[in-house]
Amino acid sequence: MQKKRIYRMVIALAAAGLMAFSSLAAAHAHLQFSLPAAKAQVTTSPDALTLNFSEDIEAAFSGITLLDSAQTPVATANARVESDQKNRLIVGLSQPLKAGSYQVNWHVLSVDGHKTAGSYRFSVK
Ligand SMILES: [Cu+2]
Repeated sequence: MQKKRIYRMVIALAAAGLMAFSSLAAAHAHLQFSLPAAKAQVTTSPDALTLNFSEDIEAAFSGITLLDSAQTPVATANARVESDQKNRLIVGLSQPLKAGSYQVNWHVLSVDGHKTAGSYRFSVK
C-alpha cells in the first residue's frame, strides 16, 4: 500500500516537472508577425524588414538572410533590435527591392539563451 502511494507521488512529480519544462520551452522567441507580413504582396518596396518576436532577443546573435526569387542573397543592413522594444528585429534595406518574390530566413537568440529559426516569403509587385 505504502509503496503504491510513493509510486504515485513519483509519477505526479515527474508529470509536474515535465509541465514546468514544456512551459519553459514555450518561452522561446517565436515570430509573431512581420512587416511586410508573411505571404504579403506589397506594391512598394519597404525601407526595412521588421520582425516581431514573442520574447526579447539578442541582436548580436540574431539576423536574417534575404533571398530573391533566384535564391540570390540581397544586401541588407545589419539586424538591430529596437532599443525600447527588444523583441523587435529591424533590418534596413540598402536599396529598394525590385518587383519579385522574396524569402526571409531568420534566426534569433532569445534572452533566455534559446535559438529559434524560420522563414517566410513576401512579394513586391
Ligand atoms: Cu527559450
